[in-house]
Formats: sequence, C-alpha cells, structure tokens
Amino acid sequence: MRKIISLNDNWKFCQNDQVSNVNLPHTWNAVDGQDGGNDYFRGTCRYVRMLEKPQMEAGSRVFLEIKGAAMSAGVSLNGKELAFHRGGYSTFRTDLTEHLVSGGEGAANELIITVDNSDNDVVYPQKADFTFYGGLYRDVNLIIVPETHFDLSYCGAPGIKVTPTVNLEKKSASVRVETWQTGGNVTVTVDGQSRTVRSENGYASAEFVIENVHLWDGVQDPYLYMAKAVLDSGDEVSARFGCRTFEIDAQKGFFLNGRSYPLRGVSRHQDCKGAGNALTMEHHKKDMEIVREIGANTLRLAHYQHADEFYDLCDENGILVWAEIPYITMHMKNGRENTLSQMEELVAQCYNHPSIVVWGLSNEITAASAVNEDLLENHRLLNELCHRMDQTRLTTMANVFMLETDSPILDIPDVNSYNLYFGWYLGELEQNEEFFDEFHEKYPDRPIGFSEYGADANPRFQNSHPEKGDYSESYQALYHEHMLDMIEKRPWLWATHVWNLFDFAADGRDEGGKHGENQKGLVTFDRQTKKDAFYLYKAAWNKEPMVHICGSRYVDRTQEVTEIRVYSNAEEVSVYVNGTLFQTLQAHRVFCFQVPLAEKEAEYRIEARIQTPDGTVSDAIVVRSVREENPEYLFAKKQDVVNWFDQDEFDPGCFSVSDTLADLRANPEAGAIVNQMMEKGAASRGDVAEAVKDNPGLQRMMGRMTLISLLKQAGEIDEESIRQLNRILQKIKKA
Ligand code: GCB
Repeated sequence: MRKIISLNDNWKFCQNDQVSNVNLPHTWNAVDGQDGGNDYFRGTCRYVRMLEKPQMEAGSRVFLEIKGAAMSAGVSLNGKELAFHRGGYSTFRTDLTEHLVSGGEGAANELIITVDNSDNDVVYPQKADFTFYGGLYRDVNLIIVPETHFDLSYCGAPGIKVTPTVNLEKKSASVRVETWQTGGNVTVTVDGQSRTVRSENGYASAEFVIENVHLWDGVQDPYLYMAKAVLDSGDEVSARFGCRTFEIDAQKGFFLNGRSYPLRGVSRHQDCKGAGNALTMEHHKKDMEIVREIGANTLRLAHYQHADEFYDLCDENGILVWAEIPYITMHMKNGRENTLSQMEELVAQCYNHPSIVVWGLSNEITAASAVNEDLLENHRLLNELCHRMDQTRLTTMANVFMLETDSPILDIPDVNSYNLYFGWYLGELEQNEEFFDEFHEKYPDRPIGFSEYGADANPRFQNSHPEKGDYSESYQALYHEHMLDMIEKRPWLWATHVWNLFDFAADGRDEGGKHGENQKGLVTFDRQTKKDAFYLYKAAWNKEPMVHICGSRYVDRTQEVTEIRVYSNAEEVSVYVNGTLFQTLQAHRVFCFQVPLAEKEAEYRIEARIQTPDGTVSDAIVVRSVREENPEYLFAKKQDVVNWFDQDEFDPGCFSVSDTLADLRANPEAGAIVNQMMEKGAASRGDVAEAVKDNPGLQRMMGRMTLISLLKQAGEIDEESIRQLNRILQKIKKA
C-alpha cells in the first residue's frame, strides 16, 4: 500500500527578510502580479517546513512530490541539497528516504524549498503576455511506498502508461498497459480482466481487448475506463483512460471516432483575480463549469502545463485539449534543454489523459526571434521527442500572424495553426478570412487551425457605434459575431480557440481602463461578469435553449431609437418593452431590434423571450433614455475622431495623419515623430508588444496602414493630440 501525506500546511515563507506563515497553494505575486506596472517581485524566496519522519516499514521509501514550483526550485533537507528543478508547471519528485532523521520528539527535519522566478536565459517562459507568478502554487505531498513499488523517479510520471487502440468497425479496443517498477509481479486489471506479468528490468506490459467498447465520445459521452496495476508488495497505481480515435484532415477538419467533429472552443490561462496561479479545486471546477456553460468542445490550455486536476476535468467532461509548453515569443539559445525537459515532463505526466489530442511545440516563437537554424533544430527535436514518446497524438504550434506561410518552420509539426488578431491590433476583420482562404488554397494538404483570436473589452465601456480599439463590450461582441460566422463557414479549420475564456494577469499591460490585465476574456478575471460575447458563443455551441440581451451594462442611452441585440439559439425571438410585445423576429443567432426610446428620463424594461417545449425562457435589461452621453461608458474620453481634419485647412502637399506609416517613415522628419509615438504605444501594451515591435513582418503590415487608423485602434490618444500631431505633420513637405 502506498500512503500519501499532504504537506500543504504549516510553511514558513521567507521573502527578503520577511517571514510569514502560509499554507499551500501559495504565490507571492497574487497582488503585485496583477496590478500593472510590470514591477512584480521576480526573485528567490524560501519555503521552510519542519517534517517528522513518517512511520515506515523496513525497506519502504519516501518521496517528496512537488506538483508545481514556479519557475525553478531547489530542495534541501537538513541542509543537504537534494534536487533542483527547472520549469514552473510540471510535477517533480525527490527521494528523501536516506536523508530523513527520526528525532526524539516532534518534527526533526528541516525541509527548505527555494523557489525562484527571476529572469534568466535558460528557463522558459521569459517573454510573454502573462504574469510569471512565483511560488509553491500546487500541492506538495509525501508519498510512502513499500520496497517494491511503482516508479516515482522518472519525470514526475505516474509509472503507468495506458495506450488504447480502437477499431471502430469491430467496435473493440486493444489496450496496452505498461508499468515501471522496482521489481516483482504486476497484476493489471482492465474492464474486469486481469493479467499478472513479471517485471523485467523494471518494466512490464500487458495487453487487453475490450469488446463492445464504450467510446470516449467528446462532450456527449466522455466514458472513462480504469486500468489498475498492483504489485505483490501491495503498491498500487491506476489510471483512467478513454477509447477514442481522432484524425485531422486538411480538407475536412477534425474527426472524432470517425465522424466530423470540428473543434470549437476557447483558451484558458490558469490564474484568477486575487489568487494568482495558486488555484484550488474549486477554482478549477468553476472554470470547467463555465466551459460547459458556453458549450465549447475544446480547450487550448495555454501557455504551459496546467494542473493535472484540470486535465482530469477535461477527461470527465469530454473536452478535447491542446496541451503545450511555455516555449514562447522569443527563442533563447541557452533554452533548448529546458524546452526538451518541459516537453518530456508534459508528455510523460499527461499521456493517459484521453482529452489531450495535440502537443503544442511553441507559441509565436518567431515574434521576437528570427527563423534561424538553431530555432528550427529546437523545433525538430521537440517534434521528434513528442513522436518518440507518444505515437497516438499529433504535434502543432501556434504561429504569429506575421510569420510568412512559406517559412520552413511550418513543415515541422504535423498540423499548422495561426494566431491572428486582424480586426483588433491591426488590420480589418475580413483579413482573417482572406488569410485562411489563401493558406487553404495554397496548401490544400496542410491542416490549418486558428489558435488565437480576440479583442479586449472592459465591460464598463459601452458604445452605440463600436470601433476597433475602443475597449467596449459592444465592439468585442461585434468582433466575435464576425469571427464566429467566418469560422462556421470554414469547417476545415481543424480547431479554433477564442483568446481567451477569462481575462488574465499580464502585469506589463496598462490599457483599456485597467492595470495589469489582458481583457480579451469572454468572462472577467474574477469570473463574475460574463461579457456579451460570451453569450454569442453560448448561442452557437450550447444545446440548451437560451436567450440573452446585450447591453445590460449600457443603461443610459441618448438615441431616440436604440438597437437591442439579442443572442439566442431559438429560431424566433420576441421582444417586450415594458411588458408589451414590441416585435417578433426570426433570424440565425443574432437578432437586432430597433427600439424607440421616445420619452426622455424614462426607464424601459426590455425583455426577450423564446418559446421552448418546456415553456418560456427569457432575459431582460433595463435602459434609461437620457439627454447626455454618460462619460463613464467611453474609454479614455476618446471622442469621435472621424472628422478631425476637415475643419482645418489641409495641404495635400504636406504629410498628415492620413498617410501610411511607410510613407511617413520614408521621410526622416515625419518618421522620427511617428516612431516616437509608436514606442509609447507599444510600451503600454506590455512586454511583448515591446519585444515584437521590430519584427519585419509586423513592420511591413503596419506600413500599409494609415497613421490615423493605427492611432484610433491604439485608442489611448485624444482628439486634441491627434489634431496637434496633424498640425505638426502638415508642416513637413512631401518630397
Ligand atoms: C498572442 C499570445 C498571447 C497573448 C495574445 C494577446 O498572440 O500568444 O499570449 O496574450 O496574443 O492578447 O495579445
């Protein structure tokens, strides 16, 4: 029998000279990692705990298991260094047996875990758009096993590996169970069948056939089997597994168990307001509840290995997962070994999860790095590692939009994917479909996916004329209306993932009325507010009848006739104004009602209703007809800048904000002014914007845009400053 003892309580946490008592999970950046300024503590802290030598039978061994120490950690016991681990997102263990002493009374052993999240050029991530929380932010356990036991020393892996191979025609699955142990006989049980095999050189393998196999069939029926292995000594390990097949076809997209099953979903970061990354099971469950509510069938668990409990939840809920390592933004020539060790741990630790279908090699790695031989080699090695360790899954990578599609890096993973932000950072919404259609036509044999897209929204901001860059909930909703339509028309996109389901901490950001947050979430960082765009996807993906009225936070309205947008999966929606039927419309998902608000200073209760076999489902908001625009709704008091220049006299022989960036930059004087502005803009969007701003692909695309369109989307400039800038540019003669 093995015994697991939680060591989550009673730690002394030492940061600089300060000592406090903490329980795990714990991060030291829960506050400063979320409040902006890019000034959160990155350094070394110590967790100290006294430990009693547990009661053990002769020959037993005791391992320390650390399920997450960000980003690097050293373990010492009674002053002796026992282990050092690089990588903040995976489990590691160390054997304490020979080093524990039994004191006369109480706990006699001092365990010190020195955790470090300072910057360096070896351990990923170092440059990315999220906070690199430091801490002992997952469980820490002691595991006591008998002398003959399943292996605990390889890569934090469970010591049991289950590989089901499904034959859909025969409705059967053959299941190979492999175990690693110190010796003895292993009895493996799967689906009521048992086999006993002898361990040879620490390895044993048993094969089973399951007839009439019950498939693990996505969200509809995520059926799990259990494989159990027991040694003569009584040590036992088990793993749940699922029987499923999947394929990715360049023309037809994703197939689960032989049928078309386009992967449509969202991404998730593992952090939450106030808690940082020190999440509890309640946090994980809450997140999964929201994933189920929106009706997603896939998750991209970005940008690193998530807690094992969360992959478990994905298994149980039938969510197909893209799992990845934090090889992100910037290739580091000293980081190769770390990418390989993080990948090895990810695959070894997560292999049994049926939810996982692809391993992500990297994310936007060419954003701040050139595609050179070292970077290519690093990817080839990662790709080979994944295939060597796992013949059942595919590899992929998330490419940055400015990576040319003929780059040799696209040949490396099994399937391709791009992150595109046209319609947000840069360019127009339609460029998204143009990009994919072109790719699909040019490379008909290459599966292509859409690994990220999104727009920031602070639900405080509302706009009756939503515009890119206004950070309004209204623009985010419109943006996603476009994207969802474009995705539905392209079933060959093997997976699509909204960036992001939740707002998350990026301490380097300072924009959209908030410090330290990326606000592309469909749900706020505290999980309390579901933005309107959330319900758009819910209308598309979830099967339960639903209706949602947009604009519940847009109470004060000046228009005589206001647009009420309703999202629903019903064919017909009726709107009632103050209890009286106003109109019934038939549409697909998005229903637009033009509701007159004739009387000023009056309140209107607007209710949308749908009929279902079980009765009426409804949603209601209250709006107020007012004379003055509520300034709270506007981001940075930015006014309408559409007609900014036609009042001033305009000299076409001189530069203006209507010129393209490339034209302005071709002139040294105008170029200097523009570059200075761009620097400032990049700084407010955080580290990554800073790092990528010199990327030649990005520069080329920006070169084609007019300065005014770039300024409008950057948002943080008022009308007067634009006029001022224009006046300055008008003094510079074009050649
Ligand atoms: C990306 C990155 C992601 C960022 C996102 C953004 O492409 O992969 O980590 O958070 O863009 O919001 O800019």
